[in-house]
Amino acid sequence: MASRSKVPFPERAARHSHPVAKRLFSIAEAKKSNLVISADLTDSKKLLSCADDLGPYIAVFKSHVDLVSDFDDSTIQGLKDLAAKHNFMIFEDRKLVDIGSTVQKQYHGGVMRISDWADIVNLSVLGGDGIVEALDETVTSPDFPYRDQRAFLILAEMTSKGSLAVGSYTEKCVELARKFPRSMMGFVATRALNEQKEEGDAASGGEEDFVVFTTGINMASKGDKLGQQYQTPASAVERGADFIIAGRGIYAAADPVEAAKRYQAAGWEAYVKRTQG
Ligand code: 6AU
Repeated sequence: MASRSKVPFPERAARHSHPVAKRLFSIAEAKKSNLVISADLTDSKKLLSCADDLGPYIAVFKSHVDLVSDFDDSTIQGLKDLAAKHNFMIFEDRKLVDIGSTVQKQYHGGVMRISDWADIVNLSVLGGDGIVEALDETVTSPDFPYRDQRAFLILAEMTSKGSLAVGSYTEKCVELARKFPRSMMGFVATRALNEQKEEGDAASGGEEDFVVFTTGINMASKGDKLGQQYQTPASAVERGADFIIAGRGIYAAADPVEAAKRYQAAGWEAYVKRTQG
């Protein structure tokens, strides 16, 4: 396969070994959107209104449900219904980071029941291989009720100033993703990390095609007062982002629907340029 960033989503969907990646690329193509809204909202009503209003323009809805003060079963059901209504996937930005045994319980069960409703969840490999092994074990177990419907993104770089997720740490993330292709679909990173290996080199014995989600996207600001650093949709996609994650640039805009349409158009235009260029 040519450098993956040049390959259009339908082809990547057809060739990808992971069902969640296939679905994700297919949704993006159908909606002409590689936009992920980061809905850092603090109550269920706001969260669900955001999902309903912006649903037509996004491929993925990203939540931080621990911010939602009245989070309960109706929040979950509401999100699931809206995901079906608008054809988007749900990404819980949980950043799991503990030892293997603990993250298994945080992911599958617990107060948030993340595995019941989030198609995609991210994690940090600060603790080494154990977290990845543990989550892989959970989602590939014959008893897991959502087999082939769940995937993870490894947080390989961070957008905040002074981030320590660089160099050998980031390389370790790539190594672990290669080792667990049945559960690790890709990365949250500021650029493509998977251009080193091509056809036939992946641990799975097949092609390697990690999906790259890039956050820190804002068309009007360079950053915030707390260390967040932004780039535009075009620059992120040029650097290898497949999906762009934007939060305040959209939901805090005067007209969030208009902003979502603009970010969707900018992200998609950059993707088309990259794959056709
Ligand atoms: O667009 P913003 O700045 O309003 O929101 C950015 C969102 C927040 C962060 O928790 C998240 O993206 N994020 C992440 C993720 C997605 O894992 C990683 C990172 O390095 N930087 C970052 O901002 O919900």
